[in-house]
Amino acid sequence: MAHKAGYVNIIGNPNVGKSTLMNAFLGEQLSIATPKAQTTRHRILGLLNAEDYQIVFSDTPGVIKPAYALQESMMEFVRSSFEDADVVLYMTEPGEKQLKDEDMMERIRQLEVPLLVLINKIDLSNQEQVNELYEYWQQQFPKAEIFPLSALNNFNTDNVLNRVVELLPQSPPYFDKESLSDRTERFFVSEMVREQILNNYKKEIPYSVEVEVEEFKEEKDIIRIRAIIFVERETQKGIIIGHQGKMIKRTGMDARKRLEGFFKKKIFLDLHIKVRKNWRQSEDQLKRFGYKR
Ligand SMILES: Nc1nc2c(ncn2[C@@H]2O[C@H](COP(=O)(O)OP(=O)(O)O)[C@@H](O)[C@H]2O)c(=O)[nH]1
Ligand SMILES: [Mg+2]
Repeated sequence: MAHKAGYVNIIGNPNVGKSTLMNAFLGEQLSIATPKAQTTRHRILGLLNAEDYQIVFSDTPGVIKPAYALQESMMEFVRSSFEDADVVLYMTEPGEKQLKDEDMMERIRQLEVPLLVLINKIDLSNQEQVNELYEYWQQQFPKAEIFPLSALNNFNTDNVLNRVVELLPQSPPYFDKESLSDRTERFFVSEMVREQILNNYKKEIPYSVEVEVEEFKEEKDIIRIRAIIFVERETQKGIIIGHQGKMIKRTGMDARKRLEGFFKKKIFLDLHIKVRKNWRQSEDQLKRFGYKR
């Protein structure tokens, strides 16, 4: 049988479960997912390899109206994922009627590639509500196929995957069939540290943080990692550290556990904190952190 391969891009509002879905397909906690909006800042490829196909999933940031330069870059990643898609998965959740950005909604209507609308989190609604949502989205996107599902509970995700495989074009693989992503180990380390910052700190703190891995040294029984947490202001540094260093200690422990689960190896994690004034607004800093080419 001829080999199939294609780009399958997941798009939707913040917090609807896009990263959770990609992880469910891959069977790995690859893309960080937290209860907070704007957890995902990059376009992250996840590769699902089988003997006769390769699906290149792209997880993208949630669609927002950008308020600062970092968010503008985030929306660039979303736009780029319209351009190379072979199949688009538009994800929504109960209670939500449209994208936070009208232009994006219009772009989805004009797509020429197959569109699947995924109504996620149906574990939180009853059958009647699901029927209503089904009809609503069918009206919005008449050409789309609609799938109610629960990414978190792996409910109906198999049917989505089977349909995606059917829709894949014939093509040789785009990436090495042994790999799980286009990203480096260092990238995932910085994401997983940031994930624990999203889990442990409130308000503006997680959004002001960037993490950079300075050293990643894999030895026989242990991986030694040194990472820098960048914040925007001196006061935020104090909050990250917390009273008697309690907060940073807890965050470091959580991150270490998460990394040990991902790499399946013992981890030594050394965290440092530095101030990079207003990095979210600085073109140079955004380039350095990989948000711009
Ligand atoms: N109840 C429920 N929660 C979900 C489901 N899928 C994702 N979530 C939760 O929704 C939140 C946002 O998920 P995430 O994947 O980060 O959303 P993203 O911003 O679209 O990538 C997380 O707390 C997930 O655990 C689902 O099917 N049911
Ligand atoms: Mg996400």
